[in-house]
Amino acid sequence: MTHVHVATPEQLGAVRTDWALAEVRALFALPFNDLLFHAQRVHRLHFDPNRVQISTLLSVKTGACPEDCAYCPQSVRYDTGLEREQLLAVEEVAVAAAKAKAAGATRFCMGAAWRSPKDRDLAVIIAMVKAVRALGLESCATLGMLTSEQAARLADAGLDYYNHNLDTSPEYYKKIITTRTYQDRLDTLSAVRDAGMKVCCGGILGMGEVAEDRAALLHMLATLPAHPDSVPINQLVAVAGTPLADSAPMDPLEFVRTIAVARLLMPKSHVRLSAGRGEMSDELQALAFLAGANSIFHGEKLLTTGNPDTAHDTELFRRLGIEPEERAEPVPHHPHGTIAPARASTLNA
Ligand code: SAM
Ligand code: DTB
Ligand code: SF4
Repeated sequence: MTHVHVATPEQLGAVRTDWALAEVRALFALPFNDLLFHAQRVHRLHFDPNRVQISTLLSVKTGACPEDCAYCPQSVRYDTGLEREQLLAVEEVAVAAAKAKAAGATRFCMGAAWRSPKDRDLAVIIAMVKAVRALGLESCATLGMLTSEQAARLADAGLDYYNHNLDTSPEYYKKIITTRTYQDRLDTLSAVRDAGMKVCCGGILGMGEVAEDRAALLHMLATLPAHPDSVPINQLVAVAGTPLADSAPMDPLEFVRTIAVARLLMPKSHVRLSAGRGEMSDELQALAFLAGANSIFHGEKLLTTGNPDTAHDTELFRRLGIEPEERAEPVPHHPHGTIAPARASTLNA
């Protein structure tokens, strides 16, 4: 039998991509207080514990998606009452991005309900990316599967991040999506990485998976050739009409536990407390930040579902003494030279 090395608390904090699944399971098995203590300790090695990165989402093409992701209100296969929308005009996106920046966002994420983008659509997306970057915001897009050529086009246009999630464990995945494989997702992630863009990759909890699936998802993420720069941990937003509409709510402490293990496995990545905050108490969100979450989606809407009121987030940050993280570096592709770090005008009011 091969000997399994399990990291001791003293060894935690190093960036490793050779985690054994047994080590991930061992972290999940820690008493809650020990786990949170280790996670907070590691968090402080690489991050200011009182700063949280702010991203804002916009659905630039909504609904009528041919894929069958069981959680998704945008799949054409489920009747969720969603109004479909064509690709937005670049100017509409620029207006929304300016508003997001004024509300404190440093990153603007554009989502499209596509299996993969068509090359002619990519030209419009590229114009959107340029408009977002011209405002001094980081750009992110999530458009479905990409070929290497498409990834290279987006990278050349200056797209900073590409979001593409593994969603769940390889085993549970087959119960959630049948129209594309886990390997398809890994291939898109390789294309994005090889093109030199930053990778945003995470998953969804609360889809009826078991603890072993959550361990396997985090193990997959933490053993990619490089850790994703950004790791969104979504809690399922159960939408009427989707196959997962009646999923039992997830144990909130198990949600926090998963954030803490993500923090320990990927010490330098931003871990985003992503979809599902609208259903979470302030206390649960505070625990998630203590566990090492250091990014949120801010804004009244995610893609098609709700998010906490911006005033509520401002008040939560004030009560916790959290300030928005400023941008780490200026945009190298910006045509007009250096850009001042984005200042949060409402969140740190
Ligand atoms: N169509 C593209 C794709 O799937 O790659 C991009 C947009 S898709 C909506 C982006 C991600 O949103 C999904 O991978 C999934 O992780 C997340 N998501 C979608 N619906 C969700 C829901 N109801 N609750 C939580 N997360 C959800
Ligand atoms: C991610 O991991 N979560 C975001 C973003 N990446 C694109 C999307 C959440 C969507 C929640 C359901 C909706 O609003 O449609
Ligand atoms: Fe389409 Fe993305 Fe929704 Fe899946 S998650 S149905 S690919 S929009």
